[in-house]
Amino acid sequence: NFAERSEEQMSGAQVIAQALKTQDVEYIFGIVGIPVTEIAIAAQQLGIKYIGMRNEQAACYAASAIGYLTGRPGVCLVVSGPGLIHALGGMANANVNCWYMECCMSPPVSMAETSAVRMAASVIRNAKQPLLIIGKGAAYAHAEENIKKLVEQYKLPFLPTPMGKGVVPDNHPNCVGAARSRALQFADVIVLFGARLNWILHFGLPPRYQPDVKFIQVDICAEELGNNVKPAVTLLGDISAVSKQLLEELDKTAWEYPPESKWWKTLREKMKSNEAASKELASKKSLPMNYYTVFYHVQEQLPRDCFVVSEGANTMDIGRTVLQNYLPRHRLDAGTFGTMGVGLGFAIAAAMVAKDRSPGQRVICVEGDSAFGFSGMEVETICRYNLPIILLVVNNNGIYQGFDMNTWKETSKFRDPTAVVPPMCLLPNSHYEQIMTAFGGKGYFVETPEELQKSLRQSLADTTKPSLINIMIEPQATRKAQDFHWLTRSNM
Ligand code: TPP
Repeated sequence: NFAERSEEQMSGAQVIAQALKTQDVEYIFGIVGIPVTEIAIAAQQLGIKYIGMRNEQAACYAASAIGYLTGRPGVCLVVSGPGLIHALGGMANANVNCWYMECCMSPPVSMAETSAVRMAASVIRNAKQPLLIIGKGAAYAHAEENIKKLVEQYKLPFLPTPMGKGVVPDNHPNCVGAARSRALQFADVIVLFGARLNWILHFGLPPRYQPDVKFIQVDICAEELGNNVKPAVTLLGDISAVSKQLLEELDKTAWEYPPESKWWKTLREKMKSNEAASKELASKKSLPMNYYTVFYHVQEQLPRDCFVVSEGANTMDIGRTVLQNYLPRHRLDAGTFGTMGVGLGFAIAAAMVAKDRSPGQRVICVEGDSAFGFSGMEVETICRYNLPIILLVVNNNGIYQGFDMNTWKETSKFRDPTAVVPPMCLLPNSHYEQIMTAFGGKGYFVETPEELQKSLRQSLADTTKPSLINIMIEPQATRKAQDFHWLTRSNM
């Protein structure tokens, strides 16, 4: 009868929540309003975690990172109109990063054509100066085991892209990250594992590469094959499965790349001199600190299993060269789009995953002061959910570079209505750590290496609350001298 039937009826919100549960959705990030509040409540009743954020853009960044980190879709819940518009930034960023946000089944595993695998193995065997480039596509495909075997069995040098860091650990002896430009410039055969020839890899073109370099592209996305450069071989398929096919093919002969080759010698020498130059900068005692001093001190205390989230220009670029990743899918940054504002959303997503899957694991989020500003109010979200996040704001008072207080006062002529504020300037000596203390977390303002070491030690020891360390650096600090003029400015 009608009364019985209406008791069985589910609300629209319950239907949506149940559909998400059926798709194994674990996390929803969003901001509620009249049309969607019931969906969040219905999802919570089914055991799905709802994380209320302060801006839909950050919510969408967080949801997209869940897909990459867990292999299951993250969901972003927003109101119609402005809520959806705010989320567009996150959707575009996820799309460009090749991170998918729909609820979907895991795709079937596809393999490359066997003749193409044979040809790729032959090109690799004949290479004089080979290089493997490991991208975030390899991380997404969980290809770490097979790619590590390729590196080790055949003694091949490899270079991770920013988010490909950790697929094979950064401290692996075959990692030539410290000789990146040299490796790209002189390699004669480059195998791309889920790494695209976009701006991050200088579009695969001279002068960063040899004009006749042979690219072997391994990718799951057919549209990426042949982008910008005509590859010698294309291997379309799941990156883990195709790496295994390559292993099996290379295994057919007793071949390895000679570890005493001139190429290895060149790369090792360049790594040594680059590392020495960075260390020298790091050991500088002058104050305010430079980027290298900051990152070397952070690296000393960085837990091996932590997630490293990073954004900024100099902060992210220099930090990437010093801060090591040892595990796949443990680095998240501005990515393919070079998007500022992703950091806090990514850190929140990583912290949720850490909390649920490996309690005790920390998220270290390294932010430029400008980058931090884009989603700074998410510090309240971090404190509300008491997430295991340590935020480091590398503060140079500006975008790329800033002014010290005296120059700022002189330049801006405080209260002078005709004063022009330089576009790259932010307010000098801002106390960003007070944003953290405002919500009950721990804040530190540090100006010396000793203060940095101590505050980081305390933050790592304190497992009860999140912290923010505001690290003052030389406002005009920049990257170490580069060999090529086109490397002197940040890429972004
Ligand atoms: N807006 C977005 C959404 N993304 C961008 N990449 C930019 C603007 C341009 N941009 C590139 S890096 C950057 C900006 C605004 C900030 C760099 O300053 P900061 O985060 O303080 O790092 P620093 O280079 O000073 O270490």
